[in-house]
Amino acid sequence: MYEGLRYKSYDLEKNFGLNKAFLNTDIYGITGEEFSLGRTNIQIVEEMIKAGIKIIQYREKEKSKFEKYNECKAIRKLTKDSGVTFIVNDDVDIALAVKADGIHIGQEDIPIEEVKKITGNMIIGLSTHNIEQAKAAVEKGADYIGVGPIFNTTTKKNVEKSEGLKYLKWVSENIPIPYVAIGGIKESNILEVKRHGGKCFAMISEIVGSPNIVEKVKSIRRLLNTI
Ligand code: TZP
Ligand code: MG
Repeated sequence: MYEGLRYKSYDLEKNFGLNKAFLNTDIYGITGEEFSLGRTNIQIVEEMIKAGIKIIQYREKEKSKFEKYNECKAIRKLTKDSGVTFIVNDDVDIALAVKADGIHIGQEDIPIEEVKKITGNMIIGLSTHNIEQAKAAVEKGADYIGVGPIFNTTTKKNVEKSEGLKYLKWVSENIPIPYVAIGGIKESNILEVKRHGGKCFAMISEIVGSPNIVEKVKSIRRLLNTI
């Protein structure tokens, strides 16, 4: 009976979109320690929060579970204290352990239906690279999708192929759930992404590789507000 109620309220939340505001924001920050000019993931997250970034994903491919858990624990505290949405990439167990707001998975991870069973009403984001994957993500109940890579990028190893801007435009006109553009997005090309339907922009190297993240974000926001 309690179980039933819990699921009912989850459905209500979904149906009325109460859970959907998390991507009503311009910049989606993602960690990438090797591009961070010697700063740690924690220091980068502190800078992102200072810069007013409202959603942050922890992405770390090189460290042990233990190190990742410890960093996520600290980032959960920082994001909670500042009202920032916290998403963990790949590791469902870590996301659950630190009570992150969400988990982001890829096409090669455990299927989203299974993740949903484990994570309850956590936000689930799924990376997509083409129209079929976007449609499937909606059918399977993803809360948002990643759309990309928009441009070439060397940040991600074995990066997938995508029609980039053309695919983004299609998503912007056809997909009813929130989406975030990703892959090679820079201050120098972000307006092109916006013109192709981009609303929320995920960036790794452009943000974490900037010596002054607060100024970088200000500058990108000035630009985004010009069209
Ligand atoms: N997924 C698709 S492209 C990419 C990820 C994680 C890397 C994005 O990094 P950058 O530095 O913003 O191109
Ligand atoms: Mg992944």
